[in-house]
Amino acid sequence: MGAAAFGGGILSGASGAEAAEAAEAAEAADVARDGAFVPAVVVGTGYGAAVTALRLAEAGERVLMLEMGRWWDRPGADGRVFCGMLDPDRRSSWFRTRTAAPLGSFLWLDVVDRNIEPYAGVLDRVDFGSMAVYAGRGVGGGSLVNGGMAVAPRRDYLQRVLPRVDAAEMYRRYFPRARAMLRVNGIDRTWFEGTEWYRYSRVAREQAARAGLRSVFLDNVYDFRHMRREADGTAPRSALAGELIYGNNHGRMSLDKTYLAAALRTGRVTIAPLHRAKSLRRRRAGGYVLTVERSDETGRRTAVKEIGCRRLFLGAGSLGTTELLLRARETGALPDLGPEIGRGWGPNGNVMAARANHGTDPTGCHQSTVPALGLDDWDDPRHPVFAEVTPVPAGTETWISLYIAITRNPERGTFVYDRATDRMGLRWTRDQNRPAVDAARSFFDRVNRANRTDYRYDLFGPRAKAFADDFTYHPLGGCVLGRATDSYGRIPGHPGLYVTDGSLVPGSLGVNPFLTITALAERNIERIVRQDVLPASGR
Ligand code: FAE
Repeated sequence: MGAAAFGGGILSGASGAEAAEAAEAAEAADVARDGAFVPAVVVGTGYGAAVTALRLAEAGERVLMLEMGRWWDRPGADGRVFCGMLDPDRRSSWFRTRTAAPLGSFLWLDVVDRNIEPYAGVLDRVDFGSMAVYAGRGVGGGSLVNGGMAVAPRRDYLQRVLPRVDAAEMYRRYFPRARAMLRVNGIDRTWFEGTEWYRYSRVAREQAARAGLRSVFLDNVYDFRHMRREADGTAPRSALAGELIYGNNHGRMSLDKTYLAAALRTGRVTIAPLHRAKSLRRRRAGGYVLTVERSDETGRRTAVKEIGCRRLFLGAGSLGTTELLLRARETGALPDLGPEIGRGWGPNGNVMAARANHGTDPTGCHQSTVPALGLDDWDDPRHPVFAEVTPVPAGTETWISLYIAITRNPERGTFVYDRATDRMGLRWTRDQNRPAVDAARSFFDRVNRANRTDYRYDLFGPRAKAFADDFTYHPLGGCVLGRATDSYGRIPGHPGLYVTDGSLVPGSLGVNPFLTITALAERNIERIVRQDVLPASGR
């Protein structure tokens, strides 16, 4: 995909995926060579990073993006780029010997996960004791693996969590910009009401309504027109073929098809995949030097490089960005980084829960993997909950209603750097998730009472458990806007060093975060280009 933007000249006389791959690798290796100096480096290729790279390039800057994961643009031996959720192989997971699906069991049996060969797969699960964080790995970051739900937060809540951000301006200017760029679209309501693929959502809606709970449709970046063609049999199936958290072979408008494609079209952006930024320090002549490890897809380190830049934008996600900054502070490379680095982290109150329906309420053998419906009880003064109805695409009837609930958990965790292991840990105890579980319990108890149903206790591991509160899809914080950074992501006292991803959001947003991360990055980079980049370049 990136090859054309990297220079068709290299491609002349060659054809096919191999030539494209070679051209891509050659260009990335050249720009990202040891000792190189580039005006701007962006670490990561997720939402914040992709917005930043595009807008810098449009302002005339040359940009190098470093991504620890691989490009997901070449089919494997089976002709598919990604594997499905029901037949996961090494492409599913980031260097694991066994997959680690969020729904880990069925009837308490370990029948979901598979043994796999360690590989630079697309979904990572980072375990921190009592909390695990799922994250996408590859060019496009979380956009390769997430549920695609593009939801703007409540205005009052956004104002509360990010008081330095003008909420009115976000809704007027940056959310619409982000939605347009991300190709957000909505499901056709008539089709939704009639199709077997969303029976599971309609059942959950009815049951929620009996408990007096309101449901809302959720916009998505999965192309719903494509999905309808999947259902008609006129397009290859992806959402309707059990593909989602290990990537979609069709239909998903991930960042490599939107922001990153636009960034590459400028001709000023190079993406270096399988390049992991390990550490950073100041450059004597100004700017920063990154130590970068290049690996192959089996994890073998093939090079260690030093790359200099005038401006460094950290878009490695809540975990990646915070780890880089903590390491820099604690090893003395950037000793003046403030005490707020590492603080203000939260899992967005994520709790997963499942209910067992009556035999008269089947949820369907055929379930689209793309969620389209949410249950909104955010106005509950004691236990605000926004719960999304998620599928169980087992290919057989399960009578299960599954939800990912977003709750308002005020607890925050702190990241710490461990010098002995050179790794980052998270201070977060199981107890800190109690407010989230209490809220989820209060919400789903209501649904169960109204429908005379009960929880499923067999889906989240070997012990009977109604709520999965030990993992999150939505890591937020670690370098909070207005505390660890100024109001636009600049790190105080460190000219040319910026944060541009989910680590800016302090632990809770009330809805799924990528639309906000994208819009916030649009807001911040607009200001940074105007105040920092253009004046310095004389453009
Ligand atoms: P992110 O997208 O995580 O990108 C960071 C990138 O940096 C990744 O590509 C990393 O591989 C790379 N990286 C990290 N460290 C380094 C390093 N040292 N050197 C080089 N590269 C590095 O960051 N959100 C929604 O809004 N709606 C959903 O439906 C939704 N569903 C989700 C489902 C799943 C299974 C998961 C895992 C997440 C979901 N999310 C959802 C969350 C969403 O994907 C996440 O908030 C964003 O991806 C975070 O964006 P960032 O720009 O912070």
